Amino acid sequence: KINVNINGIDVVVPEGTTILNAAKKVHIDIPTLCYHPDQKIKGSCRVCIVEVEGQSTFSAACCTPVRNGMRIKTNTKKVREARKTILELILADHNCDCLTCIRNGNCELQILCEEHNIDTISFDKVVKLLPINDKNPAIVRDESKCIKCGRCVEVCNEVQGIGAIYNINRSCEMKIGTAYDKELKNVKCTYCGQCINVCPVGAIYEKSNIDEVWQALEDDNKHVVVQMAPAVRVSLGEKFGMQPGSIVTGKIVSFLRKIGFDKVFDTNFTADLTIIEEGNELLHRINNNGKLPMITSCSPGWIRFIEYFYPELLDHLSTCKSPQQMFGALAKTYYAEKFNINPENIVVVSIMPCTAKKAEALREEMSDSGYQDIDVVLTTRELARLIKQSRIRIEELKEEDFDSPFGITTGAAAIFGATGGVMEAALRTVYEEVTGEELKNIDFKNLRGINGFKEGTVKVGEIDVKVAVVNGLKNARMILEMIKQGKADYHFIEVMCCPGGCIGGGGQPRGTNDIKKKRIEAIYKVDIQSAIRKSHDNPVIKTLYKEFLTKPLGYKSHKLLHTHYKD
Ligand code: HC1
Repeated sequence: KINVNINGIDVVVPEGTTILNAAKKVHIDIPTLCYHPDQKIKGSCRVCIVEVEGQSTFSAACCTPVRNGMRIKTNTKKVREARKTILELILADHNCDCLTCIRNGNCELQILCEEHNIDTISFDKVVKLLPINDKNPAIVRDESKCIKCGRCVEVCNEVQGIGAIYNINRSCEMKIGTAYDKELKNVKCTYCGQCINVCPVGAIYEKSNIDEVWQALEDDNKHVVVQMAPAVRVSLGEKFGMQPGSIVTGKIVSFLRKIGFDKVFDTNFTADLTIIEEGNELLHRINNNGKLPMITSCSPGWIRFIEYFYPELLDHLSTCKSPQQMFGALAKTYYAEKFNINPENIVVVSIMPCTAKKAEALREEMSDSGYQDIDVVLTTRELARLIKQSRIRIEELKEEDFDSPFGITTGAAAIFGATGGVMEAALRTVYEEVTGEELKNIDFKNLRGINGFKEGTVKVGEIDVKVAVVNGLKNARMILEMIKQGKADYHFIEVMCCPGGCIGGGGQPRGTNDIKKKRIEAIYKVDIQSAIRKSHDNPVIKTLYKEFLTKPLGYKSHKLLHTHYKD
């Protein structure tokens, strides 16, 4: 145990504790910038400097371990002035167009500057105003805002294992960029958007499609429908001051209807449909010596990953399109026919927790309805902006239900939003389909939780079905390597691109792992509160097969709901 004194308060902490964490223990808040609670310590920005008695230089609180008897001062005049100088130095190399910046009002640097009363910059500006890199469907990079904290590099390299961006050049020329400064679309970026979630400033953000939504809503000739992904409903509330894990489904539905969407539908409906198609595909592969393990295919960042890095394993992917895309294909065929609407006039908007969904919607395979199946994709963060622009107070809205026919959904679909959810939902259905018996214990708890790798075996009739669940692309790489080496004797693997699954998607409100855990809890609450908890029990799915698709894996399903990814 180490005894230290911080701002006159004695505190005892285990050996190895940093000054920052020791201070937190006694509720002393030290400002940070490059530090992120879920990342390695970098100690590069120096904003967290403190005074240590008997030392002539400052110590960075995030990376200095406490020593016995240390006396620390975190907020002296000397400390505040030095922090101010550090912030001014950062600002000298920063494009300070705060009013027109995407992060205006929620920028970590802006907040610190305001707290430190910075009204001038005492150094010559050295920032280079380079063109903004936005020549791709999902992500915008503005180097003039980058403070080189390294958070995006860490997540891209060490969590996702990709290395699309990294530190390039040396000394004053050091910056964060791509190989040979290429456009993001010309490197192996999966558009997962995890870099966006950790950026403290406005250096990297999603491409906005909000104006296209307003435009469609104002066009009287268009029939505009919207779908909302499972993970959005448990995270949007955070943008309006609600507790992480607040479930705001009904309020979002009410808002979307208020601003003029003709129909408000639920992506969970096509998540149920995915389970029927994917479950049958799995059984077909098992019974016909098909390619195993079969791997889920609903996460578009993951699809880009396997296409880039393991094209030789593409035939392991389920041929099912993602629920987002199944929805678009059905909206412009089944729904158009049933309600006698010219599909040419239907605009399908998706609200997704994901930046890669913007790119998925534009893939050339995704137009089997005869039109581009999905027209516009907004992230959860963009939905929050849309709400703010409308000046409607979502907190005060009454909860409303989704429209039919794509509004009746199950708990199995809800859990798609958390890592392990697709697998659990599939097992609930596959078990009953194979055995013809009711599955009594439908909670596969060992497949739940934020861990990057989980596995299990489930007895389904005569077969011991061996499954694995991974999230985060570094873990996906590990499982693909196992397959290549013949060491993955699984039948079915769920892969989600983002850590924690879609609740941690690149389009979500920024949040730590602790916040993600709350979102996961909320997802399972939605499941448990659902009247129907198995996809094959969804009555509207049954009607859809009766009226339109005829049978799982049938001709129409293959035409509209399945695809083949190629390298
Ligand atoms: Fe997801 Fe999916 S779960 S991929 O994470 O299969 O984005 O939420 O919408 O399509 O349903 C995302 C979430 C989402 C799809 C579904």
